[in-house]
Amino acid sequence: MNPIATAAPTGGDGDRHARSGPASRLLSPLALLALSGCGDLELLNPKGAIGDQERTLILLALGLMLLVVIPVMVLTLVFAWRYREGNTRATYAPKWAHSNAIEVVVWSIPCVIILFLAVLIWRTTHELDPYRPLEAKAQPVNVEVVALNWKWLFIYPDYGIATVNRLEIPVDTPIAFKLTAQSMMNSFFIPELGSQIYAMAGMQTQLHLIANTPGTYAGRSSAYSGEGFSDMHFDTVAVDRASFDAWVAEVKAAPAVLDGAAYDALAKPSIKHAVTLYHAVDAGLFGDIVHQFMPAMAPGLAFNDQLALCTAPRAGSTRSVR
Ligand SMILES: [Cu+2]
Repeated sequence: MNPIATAAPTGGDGDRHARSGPASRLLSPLALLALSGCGDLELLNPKGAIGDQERTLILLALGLMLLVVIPVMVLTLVFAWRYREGNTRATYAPKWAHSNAIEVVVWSIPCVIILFLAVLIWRTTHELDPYRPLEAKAQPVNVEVVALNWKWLFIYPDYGIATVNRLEIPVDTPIAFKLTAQSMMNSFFIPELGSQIYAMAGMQTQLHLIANTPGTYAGRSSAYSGEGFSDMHFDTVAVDRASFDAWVAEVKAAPAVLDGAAYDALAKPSIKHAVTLYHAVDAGLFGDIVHQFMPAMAPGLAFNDQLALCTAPRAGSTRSVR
């Protein structure tokens, strides 16, 4: 059968497909990726200082490693071609076993690269530590994040407000996150702003990010947590300070209050939970969520009383705790 005739019904480009060989068919997805301008590769299009530094690190580490990988791949082909059976001009050396020059090259170059990578990773691991507060002119905004099944709760302790599935932040302002989870472990990730970090029940993690460009950035959980995981998204909306203040005022006018009862209802699993605004939050709610698995740590206890409870022997335990 004529290949052009079979391909033609698919449309005007039918005969182009019919003529394209296996090589061009293989290359076309790559070409598409190149032509897309990488617009969808969020990690490579950061919108904040942390994301910027992480992109530089990714590309630098990749480039350094390719310094070894690319020559190896090219030389593999060169050697296979040069020393092929039919080539009578290449040196035939059946007794050859050792070359100091080759030993020096294959050991020294990777060693230098590994040394360079080691120093680079050591430095950036500390510089980009998620727990490290960011330096900026603006005062940081605190946000307490609770990963619920399957939605995100954001508490703004500085303003006494809370939201579900919407994170509004001012640009050029460090955001200091404290994170925990109601039950399942989740991973808090806004790719365009940088580092991800885990949110785990019964404990608190920290993350510092900054947005330097206004815009709406996708936020998600990047650790599978069950049925509603695939819809566990939120919008991160980075706006200028005036718009942020206006938004805070807007949330303050919302009718709902996040008290204990409202939180218990919210904590029940739900999928595709609508954006919800709370104009008031119980003070200490976040701490209570972190401590909910320590029954001795009743909410409202002073720290020293809690410490006394922590260090006292547990009822029913035969092990004494010093
Ligand atoms: Cu304790």
